[in-house]
Amino acid sequence: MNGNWVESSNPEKMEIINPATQEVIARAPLGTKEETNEAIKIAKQTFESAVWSGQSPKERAAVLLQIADKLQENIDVLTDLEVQNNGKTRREAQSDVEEAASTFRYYAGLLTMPNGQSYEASGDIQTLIVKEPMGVAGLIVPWNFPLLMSVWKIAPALAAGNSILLKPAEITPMTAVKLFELMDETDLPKGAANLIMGVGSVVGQTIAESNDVDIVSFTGSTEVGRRIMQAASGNLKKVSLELGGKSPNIIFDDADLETAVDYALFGIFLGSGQVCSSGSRLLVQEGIYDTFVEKFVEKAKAIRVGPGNDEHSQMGAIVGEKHFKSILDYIRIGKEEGANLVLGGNRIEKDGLDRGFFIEPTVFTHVTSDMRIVREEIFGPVVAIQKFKGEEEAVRIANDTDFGLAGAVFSTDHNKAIRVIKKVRAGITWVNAYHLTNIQAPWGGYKQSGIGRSLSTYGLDEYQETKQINIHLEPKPIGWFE
Ligand code: TAP
Repeated sequence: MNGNWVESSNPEKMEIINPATQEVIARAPLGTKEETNEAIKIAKQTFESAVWSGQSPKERAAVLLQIADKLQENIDVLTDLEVQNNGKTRREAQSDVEEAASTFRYYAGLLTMPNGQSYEASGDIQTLIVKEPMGVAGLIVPWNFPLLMSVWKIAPALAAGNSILLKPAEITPMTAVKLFELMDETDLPKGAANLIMGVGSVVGQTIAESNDVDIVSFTGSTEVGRRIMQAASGNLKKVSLELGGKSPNIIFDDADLETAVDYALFGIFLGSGQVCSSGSRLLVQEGIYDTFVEKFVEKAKAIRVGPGNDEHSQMGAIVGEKHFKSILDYIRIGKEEGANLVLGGNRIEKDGLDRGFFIEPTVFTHVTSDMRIVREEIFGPVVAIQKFKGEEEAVRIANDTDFGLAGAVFSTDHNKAIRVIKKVRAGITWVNAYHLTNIQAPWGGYKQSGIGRSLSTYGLDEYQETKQINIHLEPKPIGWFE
């Protein structure tokens, strides 16, 4: 807070667990409502003092580049922390840190570009459309990409000149703490970036409710997103929501089988399925269905699940006990609903993995669109495979969901692939690929998957106000009342 680390007055601490071993790796403070309000006050005062918001885009860009360099220099430390705290593999964690550094660089670069418009409104009126920071940005992030999701918000919010307040997920604060230590070593003015740890129902709720916060940007579940929107209505602050998904991955008969199977695995098992855009519903055309399922299952069975710090591991642990139990519950529900469990479904106990939260890659077939395992986000290594006959049915099943985050189509008939993907009601889509993300493209969902967009120029816009300035080039009285 305000450039200083402050002890919480709350004596209670949260034990931070390594999900691969259940060892306690740290004890984190649980901030109070009063402390959250204090941090908001500091962010507001800093914004109003203009020590950051008043800096030129060039000066702000220089600071963002310093932060990017710090991330790059500390890539090993940050990777280790993410592996220990989240349970993901080193390969995944390292790629997150690299992406985080690139995100700061991208927004530094964007600050060198024109940001606004100018046009001749009518004869002697010139109109300028200028972008301005919003004020205090409250940023609330989940545990699945603790560092990267924080940076997807911090980089554009700071680039725009806002003061920020970050609340990491209570169970995964480690990389956020390190990031703030690193930011403290740069020229970022004190009070422009504030970190507050604690539970969502206290710290998160206070941020969402506060009249001194101008935008609340949240990534997490649709259920909490709904609560945030209600809490934000007091001062009608802007709400930006990146929520859950149940994304369809459509495989046509004419797809390149090897490519489709490979990306289908990547689509669901990356991050142990704890990725908002996971391809958790596989829709496979009837002609290729049996061959596809056989190959998919064979390859899923071969995935090496293990601790993230073991270089042989291809899929890591589930983030914590509560979520681990919820995934196993969904697997039980799937069986009870009559789906056919063709692979996995269990906790992994061999080779010492029983100390951690490991679940086998799990595949259900013979599912129907009304089953809970098809309708609800499981957020784990569990995929439901459905069969379809033709293009129209594929689109109908794909869109039969409350979510609209992501989706993909695999086909060698490019006209068909584009025709179908255009009909999929989702914000992030791929043709013959899955999960490939680039900073230049807007990220976000349709329907109950969210409001607003991250990354790209849209991501910067999310944290800016837009003002029109109309300039009379030849000032003279208007004479309206003469
Ligand atoms: P949530 O339970 O929704 O938590 C997300 C964050 O919100 C956490 O920091 C949480 O704090 C906080 N929170 C909880 N209750 C709150 C409240 N009443 N007011 C304000 N904040 C509150 O999600 P999760 O379990 O961490 O993450 C998984 C979900 O996030 C999945 O549904 C996934 O799809 C979604 N997700 C979406 C995306 C995108 S880009 N769309 C990316 C990643 C994840 P505590 O946990 O500390 O209590």
